[in-house]
Amino acid sequence: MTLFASSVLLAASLLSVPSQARTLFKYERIQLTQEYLDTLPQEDAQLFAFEDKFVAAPNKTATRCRYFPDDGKWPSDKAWTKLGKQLSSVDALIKPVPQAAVCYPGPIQDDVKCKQLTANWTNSYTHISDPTEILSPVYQGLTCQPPTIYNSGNCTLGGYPSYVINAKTVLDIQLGINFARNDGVRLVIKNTGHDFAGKSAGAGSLSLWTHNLKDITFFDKYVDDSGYTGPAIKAGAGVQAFELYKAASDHGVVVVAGEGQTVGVMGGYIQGGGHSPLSSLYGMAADNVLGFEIVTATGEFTTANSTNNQDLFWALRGGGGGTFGVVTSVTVKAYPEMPVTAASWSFDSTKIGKDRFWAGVRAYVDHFIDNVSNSTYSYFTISPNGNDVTFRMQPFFAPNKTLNTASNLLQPHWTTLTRLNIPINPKLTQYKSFYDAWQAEFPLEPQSDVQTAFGSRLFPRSNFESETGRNISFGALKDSVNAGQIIIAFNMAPALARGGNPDNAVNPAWRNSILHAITGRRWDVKSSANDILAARKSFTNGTMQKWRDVTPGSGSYLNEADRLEPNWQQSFWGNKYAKLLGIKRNYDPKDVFWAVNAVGSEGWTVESFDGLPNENGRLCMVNETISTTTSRMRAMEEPTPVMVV
Ligand SMILES: Cc1cc2nc3c(=O)[nH]c(=O)nc-3n(C[C@H](O)[C@H](O)[C@H](O)COP(=O)(O)OP(=O)(O)OC[C@H]3O[C@@H](n4cnc5c(N)ncnc54)[C@H](O)[C@@H]3O)c2cc1C
Ligand SMILES: *[C@@H]1O[C@H](CO)[C@@H](O)[C@H](O)[C@H]1NC(C)=O
Ligand SMILES: *[C@@H]1O[C@H](CO)[C@@H](O)[C@H](O)[C@H]1NC(C)=O
Ligand SMILES: *[C@@H]1O[C@H](CO)[C@@H](O)[C@H](O)[C@H]1NC(C)=O
Ligand SMILES: *[C@@H]1O[C@H](CO)[C@@H](O)[C@H](O)[C@H]1NC(C)=O
Ligand SMILES: *[C@@H]1O[C@H](CO)[C@@H](O)[C@H](O)[C@H]1NC(C)=O
Ligand SMILES: *[C@@H]1O[C@H](CO)[C@@H](O)[C@H](O)[C@H]1NC(C)=O
Ligand SMILES: *[C@@H]1O[C@H](CO)[C@@H](O)[C@H](O)[C@H]1NC(C)=O
Ligand SMILES: *[C@@H]1O[C@H](CO)[C@@H](O)[C@H](O)[C@H]1NC(C)=O
Ligand SMILES: *[C@@H]1O[C@H](CO)[C@@H](O)[C@H](O)[C@H]1NC(C)=O
Ligand SMILES: CC(=O)N[C@H]1CO[C@H](CO)[C@@H](O)[C@@H]1O
Repeated sequence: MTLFASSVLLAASLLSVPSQARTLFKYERIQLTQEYLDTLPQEDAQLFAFEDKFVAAPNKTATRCRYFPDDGKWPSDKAWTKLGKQLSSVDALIKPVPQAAVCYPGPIQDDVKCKQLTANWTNSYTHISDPTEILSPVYQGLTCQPPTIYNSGNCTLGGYPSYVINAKTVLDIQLGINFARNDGVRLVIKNTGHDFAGKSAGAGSLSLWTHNLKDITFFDKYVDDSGYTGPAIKAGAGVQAFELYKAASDHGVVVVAGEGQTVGVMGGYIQGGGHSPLSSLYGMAADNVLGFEIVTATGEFTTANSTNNQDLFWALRGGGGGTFGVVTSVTVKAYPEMPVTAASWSFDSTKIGKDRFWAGVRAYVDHFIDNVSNSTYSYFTISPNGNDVTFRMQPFFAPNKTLNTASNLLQPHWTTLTRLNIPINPKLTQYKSFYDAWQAEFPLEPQSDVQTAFGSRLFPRSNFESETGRNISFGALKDSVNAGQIIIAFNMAPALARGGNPDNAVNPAWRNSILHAITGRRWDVKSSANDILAARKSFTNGTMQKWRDVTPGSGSYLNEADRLEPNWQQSFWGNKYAKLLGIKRNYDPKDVFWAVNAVGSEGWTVESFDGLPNENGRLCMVNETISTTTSRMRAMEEPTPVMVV
């Protein structure tokens, strides 16, 4: 009897592999504790208190706007100094100065430095390594740009934050969140600043800068309760694509991340969904997440994975950055390295004329479905230049395909182009690994300019199934180019062929889409605010409406979208929005985290100084919602008087 029982036990323990214990980076083990707060003078403890332990002074967060420097309610210099002293390193609290201050009258004006900065301005590294700069300066409000690029007259902070915490530990993040929440200060998170809509900036804010959280750990065999057993990588919130791909390659694996070299993988990218050169094979980056470590709005540091905070885990995989908390690290699945073949080619209308040019483009569009069914990803642009138009494939990316197979995929197209008498000089290369292919094929992308608005649309597979559908979709794209707009597009299918897609917050429109197309409208750099608004209106409600009209019920990718996207809740999340909003209300009822067009952001708006859509102003409640929101906040504040003053 006894023998029998123990052998059953043994068999059971062999079958059920124990799941992974919580593995924290060193910087995640340095945390703020209640025990520590209890040792501080009460006045200081109040500044940094956790939400469930202490409630801010009455009415503080119930004012119409977040406090702003010089409004009389902004925390005193003394309070900021106290914050600085509690952080894990002495220089972690930064009072930012825009880089281009060297170009304007003032104490640090320096013509030589200004020239160097101007020469380097469009290089994205110039901005990523800075605590406040963002890659879409239009949404910072265009103050303090190098004058030969955009003369802003003087150098003010504009949409940049008032203070930045260069976060090096979980402690720093907890202190920042608690301080901002308790003192009515707007909070923003900047990782790399790649966000298309300026979500990583904000005037009069305290910014948590996650860029330096760079740790990476590899697991040979990660065991997750969701059923996954296999290689995995845990990476810090500040890890960028070039660093993650290198680390993966060092261990002979690949991970699903973006094409851009400098994008911050574990910040806005993965939380917003994340498309990848591997998406037609492995889905969206968010589909591959096993767990997040996160500091929530209360200041608590916790895990969101398949067994812990499951609702938060669901929301963080596609629900968008800057909304539910500050993620400190993410664990993702990894897959074996594979060979990749990539191709690039281009042609333009100069010698062949527009009709042949468009016939060549059309021959490619006609095969979108066939190509992605072979797990390929292609990245192409169609750019007008005066009377001419250029098509550039850069690159066509065929993961796990040999030169021969990839050549078979493309040869029919090249034959068609030859038949159309369109000269091309294609380059086809087989790489031994994804890492080599990615490094060689994707150039460093520049910072975006000071006079363009971008928008995007997901085009469903069904649009390309019939000739009528292809005519209509192709017509809409062609019309935009003929109207002078560039198209930057991706042919991919991030629907998992094998095993189905995990249930998460990724925009359902991605699942049946095979084209993600981005376009932009430029305006004259000297345009008045009114002219810019008019140009934007005709872009958002004119051109982009034509794309919406041919893709009814679909949506747009929130990470590469128009800041003025109408009906963004449906567009970015479709039928998942209601559930996301419920999770937001539950984890962040006081809107400690706010970003434009983020889940639950409806009640607030940035009142910019120039009336343009940007971060250059106070964050205030939308007037109609004040009374209800305020009473909701008061109701929440009342029942928790823990400390007696
Ligand atoms: C050149 C370029 C190439 C790109 N390539 C791709 C691509 O291949 N695939 C793709 O899907 N997208 C791509 N994007 C879009 C990209 O996904 C978004 O710009 C994304 O927001 C970048 O995230 P980030 O953290 O680097 O940027 P940031 O601008 O720093 O942050 C973006 C948002 O996430 C929030 N956030 C950042 N870190 C955290 C955190 N730790 N916790 C919580 N919230 C956080 C910020 O507050 C902000 O709201 C590209 C963008 C650019 C400019
Ligand atoms: C708090 O708000 C209530 C209602 O608006 C007001 O009557 C009260 O005077 C405020 N208290 C403080 C300290 O501002
Ligand atoms: C760009 O910046 C680098 C330092 O990051 C500097 O060495 C270089 O001179 C700058 N380039 C130009 C053209 O000034
Ligand atoms: C900066 O210039 C703008 C526009 O000319 C002006 O409105 C603003 O008052 C100036 N700010 C400062 C601090 O001089
Ligand atoms: C999920 O998170 C909890 C809490 O950190 C942890 O105990 C558990 O092991 C995690 N599960 C997996 C599979 O990692
Ligand atoms: C890659 O190709 C090999 C050989 O054709 C195949 O066995 C393997 O399943 C492929 N991997 C993926 C992820 O498709
Ligand atoms: C891929 O697209 C090209 C260009 O349209 C086409 O010629 C080719 O047939 C497609 N591949 C497959 C497998 O259909
Ligand atoms: C598609 O467009 C072509 C060229 O304009 C036209 O000849 C063809 O009849 C159209 N097909 C359908 C089904 O509308
Ligand atoms: C587009 O039209 C809608 C509805 O008329 C309007 O609310 C919105 O402000 C317009 N968008 C822009 C950018 O003008
Ligand atoms: C909201 O109301 C306040 C006064 O209560 C006013 O100053 C502000 O301009 C209004 N904001 C908008 C966007 O109408
Ligand atoms: C290798 C491979 O998957 N080839 C497929 C490419 O797509 C065409 C059309 O869908 C299929 O017929 C091939 O089998």
